[in-house]
Amino acid sequence: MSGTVVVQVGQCGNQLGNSLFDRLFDEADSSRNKEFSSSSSQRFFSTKTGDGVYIANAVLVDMESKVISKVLAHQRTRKWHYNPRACVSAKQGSGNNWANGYCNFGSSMEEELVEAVKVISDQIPSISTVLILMSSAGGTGSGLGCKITEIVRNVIPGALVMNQVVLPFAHGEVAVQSYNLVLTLSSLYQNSDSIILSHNDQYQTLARRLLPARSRDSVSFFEINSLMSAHLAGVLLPSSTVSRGKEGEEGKEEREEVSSELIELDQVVEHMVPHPGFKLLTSRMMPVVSEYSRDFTNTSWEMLGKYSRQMLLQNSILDEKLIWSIKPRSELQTSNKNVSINTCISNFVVCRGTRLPVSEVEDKFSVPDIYKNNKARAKFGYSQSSFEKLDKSVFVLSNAKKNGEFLEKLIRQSWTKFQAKAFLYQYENYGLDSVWFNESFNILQKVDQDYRSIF
Ligand SMILES: Nc1nc2c(ncn2[C@@H]2O[C@H](COP(=O)(O)OP(=O)(O)OP(=O)(O)O)[C@@H](O)[C@H]2O)c(=O)[nH]1
Ligand SMILES: [Mg+2]
Repeated sequence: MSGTVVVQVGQCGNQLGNSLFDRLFDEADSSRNKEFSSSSSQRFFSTKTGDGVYIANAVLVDMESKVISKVLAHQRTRKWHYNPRACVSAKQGSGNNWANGYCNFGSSMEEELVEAVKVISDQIPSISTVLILMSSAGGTGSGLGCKITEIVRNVIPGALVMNQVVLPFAHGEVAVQSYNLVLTLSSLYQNSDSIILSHNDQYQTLARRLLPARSRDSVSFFEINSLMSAHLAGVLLPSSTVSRGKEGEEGKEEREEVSSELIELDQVVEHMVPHPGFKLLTSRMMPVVSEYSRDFTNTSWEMLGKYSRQMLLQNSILDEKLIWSIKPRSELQTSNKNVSINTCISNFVVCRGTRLPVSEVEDKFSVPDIYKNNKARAKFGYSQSSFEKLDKSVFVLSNAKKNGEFLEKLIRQSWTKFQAKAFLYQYENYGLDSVWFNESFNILQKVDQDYRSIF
């Protein structure tokens, strides 16, 4: 079993990471399945301290110390802790400026960052993956997050790198957020192995649906992070392959052998990104229910498979307003076979709960005509340990055409600003010139074209 190092960068990265570790720990701690508990804690936590507290495999980075201090203060009540020697902060944030994070702090803080990563990585005998959590609109998460992606490549050379990138609300909190996003994605496209995108707008809508009517206007980051971390944890927590075969000596009765093998996270990354031109991933989960209705949720694997695939084909993370006439071509009954679906490159589908394996879910994601070139590319993981006390749940990590859909608008908006030279001086102050911008636009334009070229 290999471990994963998580790097939480900036306000968003640290708040989301805190929510993620709470969830990973709770799932491991509350499971009745000993094997699951032990492989979960081995993946994300290091040895217990004398008083039974687990230490998260986490590096915390933020150029203003406020959020990290809050996170550390909060942990006193918990059964898991962060390692304070793996925290890096400075006096002032990056002021929503990617160049300040990447060029300025990326250079002045480099030694401290390398040391903090080593504090964690030196304790883990074998590291399969590094997960970097960051927003793309602020300056620290986006700029320094990109720099850290390069640093971990050197410090932990054998590990595959996943970046979880939170995309800003479309109504625009930060005037230069489109620049920061262009610079972030183009940099990660060169240095990361996979980029998991989480749109704040989509998760806000999902969170709103789960809240009681009186609280719907006040969705907080706490609720959004709780949903994002659930979507992520369902994919990251241990799951195994299950294969069945007939075994039996000649002359004796044959019996069915079920063999299973733990799936390491680097295998997931390799499966999800078969080509370096396609690195954009999204995650979905079914069912998504509030904690109040969890005890009353009764679903079948058939329903979970059907809904989660439909959400994917329509590019939604919500299980409502689904249009069932959007189907794989082979399942269409009409002569008009031109229904446009969200064609997939690869999926990793994880089923958590009782009675496994579940062909009802496998059948849905093994249909060749939902995949590029009609070659099914689904990997299935199973765990008998239920998630969030749900009897059954399905998680789908997807690399699909519409993951790149937001790029066209992003490139158009930021290009218009760039041509008008709006705010460019802020970036030039840190040595990021128009050549750098032009290269970043070129990289993203290529990604946009590649995703559009999928039929
Ligand atoms: N989902 C989620 N998004 C967040 C959270 N905190 C901030 N954001 C989003 O992150 C973006 C702002 O980036 P921050 O992470 O606050 O910035 P930072 O990395 O600390 O960078 P500086 O403050 O510029 O040093 C905006 O798009 C916010 O909507 C959070 O806890 N959860
Ligand atoms: Mg900040």
